[in-house]
Amino acid sequence: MHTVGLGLRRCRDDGAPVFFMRKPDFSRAPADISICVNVVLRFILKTVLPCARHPRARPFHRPHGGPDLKFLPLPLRFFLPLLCVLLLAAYITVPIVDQLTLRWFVKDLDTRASLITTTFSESMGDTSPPQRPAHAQTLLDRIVRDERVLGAGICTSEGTWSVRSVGFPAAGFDCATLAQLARKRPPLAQLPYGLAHVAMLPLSADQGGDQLVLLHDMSFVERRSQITRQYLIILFVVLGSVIALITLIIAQLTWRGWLAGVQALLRGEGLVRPFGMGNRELMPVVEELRGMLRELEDQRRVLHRANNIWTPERLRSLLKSDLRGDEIIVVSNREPYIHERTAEGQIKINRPASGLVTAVEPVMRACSGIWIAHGSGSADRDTVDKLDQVAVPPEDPSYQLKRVWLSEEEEAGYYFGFANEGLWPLCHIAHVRPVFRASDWEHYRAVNQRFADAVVSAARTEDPVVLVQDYHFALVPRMVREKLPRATIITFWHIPWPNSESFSICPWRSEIVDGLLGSTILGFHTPYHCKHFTETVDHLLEANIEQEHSTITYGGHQTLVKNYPISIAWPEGAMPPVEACRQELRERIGVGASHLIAIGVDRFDYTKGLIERVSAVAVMLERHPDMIGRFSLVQVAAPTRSSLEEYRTFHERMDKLVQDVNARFGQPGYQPVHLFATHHDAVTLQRYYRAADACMVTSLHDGMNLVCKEFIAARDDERGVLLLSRFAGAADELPDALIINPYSIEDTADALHEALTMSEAEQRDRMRSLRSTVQHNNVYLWAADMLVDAARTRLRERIEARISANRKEP
Ligand code: ADQ
Repeated sequence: MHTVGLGLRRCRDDGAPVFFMRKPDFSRAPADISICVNVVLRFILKTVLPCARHPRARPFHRPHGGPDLKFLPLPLRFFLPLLCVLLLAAYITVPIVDQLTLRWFVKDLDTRASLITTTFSESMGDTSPPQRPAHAQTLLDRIVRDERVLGAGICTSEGTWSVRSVGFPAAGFDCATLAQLARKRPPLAQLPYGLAHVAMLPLSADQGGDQLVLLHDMSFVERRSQITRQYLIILFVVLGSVIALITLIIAQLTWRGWLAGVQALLRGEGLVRPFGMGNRELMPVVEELRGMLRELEDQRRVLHRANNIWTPERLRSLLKSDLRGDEIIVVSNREPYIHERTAEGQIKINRPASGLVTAVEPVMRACSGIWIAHGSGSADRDTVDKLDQVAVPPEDPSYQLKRVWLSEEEEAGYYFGFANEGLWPLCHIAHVRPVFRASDWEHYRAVNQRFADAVVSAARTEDPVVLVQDYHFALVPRMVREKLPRATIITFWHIPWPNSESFSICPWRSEIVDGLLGSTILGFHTPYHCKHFTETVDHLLEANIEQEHSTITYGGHQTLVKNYPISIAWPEGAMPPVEACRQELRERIGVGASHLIAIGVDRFDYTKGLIERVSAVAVMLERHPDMIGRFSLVQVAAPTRSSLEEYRTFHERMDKLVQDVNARFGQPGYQPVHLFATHHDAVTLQRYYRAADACMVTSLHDGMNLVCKEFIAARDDERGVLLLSRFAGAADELPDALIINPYSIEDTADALHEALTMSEAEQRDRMRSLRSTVQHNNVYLWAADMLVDAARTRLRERIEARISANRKEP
């Protein structure tokens, strides 16, 4: 005979159980049911669970500590618990059903026996069986013709047999025993060939008289209840299998839907509408996923910052991996290469003195793409193609420079007027009153629209990455966003952002802030500038500011406002020998080899603290007369915005001051201040940096200041001291410089003296630390930080677009 069998054949190498299962024999139920339950329980406790403890199995422990069924194949995870529950239900139900049916059959047989007794009594009439034994015998034999009646007999009042049917099955039983069995509940007796129902009923109203004994065959009851059990068990098994199958299918499909949904969310694309679930079911994980993505990106950024030094190659590979080679468009006022026609009719290429160009140009070399800028050179029109484009850098073209042409009137209003007489002094606390003219603003707006249109026409895709540079284009982000809603617009504000009260004097403050909030990312140099901008938004607009995530949501669009400290490209290749540089510069100013020199390199701008610098030199010489004849400041100042009155006046004041100081402390063959108010090429500037004993950066207010970083990068000899204004953004990053307050002329003078007399060991220690910072935080890291954030934002926007598309689906 078969027995129920379910067991473990072996544990696989990975800990998964391999089962065998034998067909259950229902004929043995209910015994088989209990066997079945036992087998299943033992199977789980002794075989499957040990498999989970297999060295290579990875059982998952839920937070509350209970073991999970993760180590089982998915179908079994549903089937096994269900099987257990169903077997338990069968184990409890089948005996109850058995009892019930038995009780009903016993009751039926009791009634039947009583009917037969009544009929027998009536057939006997007034006589008792002992009086007419032959008649009684005939009647009894007729009764047992019924196949269910096994035997019938008459017991006398003395407890002896009077008459019995032929082949009475319980010949060995005496009347007293049968009477006892008949009183039992249920009244059953085990006979050699099966179970029998025993009934013993009086033939007359006289209870002490003869009694009819009837033995009914119970095997049919047993057969029927066996059939009932079989059907019940089949029903349970079928029901269980159907439930398990349906659950499994739904679980599989739901799981696949979730998986596809979550995977698509993580990829930010191809979000499949998960099977049978509305968006509400996905919503709880969306926030979690967003959080996870943020965390991942933060970790990634930490890795980006921690790992090695950023190089153009690394930036290129980041563009490929994170932005999938997306299109990059830069917009700035100043072009990186200016074609000028010389007096001899030749075309020469100039590199402008601009911190923006210094920083962004190496990034563009690495990224390729298009740079849109104002074509300001006299030969610019002669060098572009019909799309107004020219490939640059001239020596090794790697990106396109697209020029936008401006009329003199436009340039006067937009650039000199609103940008440089309005926004520049507004954003720098340099005590020069900003000038706001409505006509300048109109030009500013119109020129911004021209550049925004140039971006839109240059874009080959619907979602380019647009890098908008500086305060000349505050309105461009919004204007581009209107035409290219899916563009990723990174705006970088290269100058400081004033506090909200100062900014509020601008008549078009709201328009400017609104324009900037068209950006996807708005970058400043320092957290301080970010804070000022956020406060300005708070005062001016109804926007939702999320300090925790540094985001501002305005008009349904979110802008990330973050600080990205700008830097320079770390120089590659060998530099000219320091001795040669020192000699060259000293020969230029006509002094000896031991002469001490401080260098200053700036655009000729009133924010750079040039007056304060020269005044500090005078005070230093006054306080340390031994330095007279031994020390000079070499100030290289590139003329800038010379058409503006404020700049012309400043130039004159500076010239006058330099003359005064030189007159006061100068000697034959010695000038304490040398002012070279001309543009110098980058190679010459590097030689000057290497030749100097100190570098003076005395900005009254500055976004970052790249000159100090250039000086540090040029000093691979680990000599030279940097004096750095605390009002330059770089002061946060470079605490090993001598940090000064340029408004305190005396303190600056003392710091200059300290720099000139600093020991070589201290110079080396400070310079080593400064170099490591600038080498690490180079301009490629600056760009990488923004592009990683842009990639993350693009990813999030894709996810949100998919979710809202999903939400709109019926
Ligand atoms: P700038 O105000 O232009 O930049 P800065 O960062 O110091 O100031 O950069 C000046 C650049 O011009 C340097 O690369 C320097 O070498 C070059 N330069 C200066 N004088 C020169 C000369 N005579 N000849 C040739 N080149 C000369 C603005 C903000 C800064 C911010 C940068 C970058 O005002 O705070 O650091 O953008 O974001």
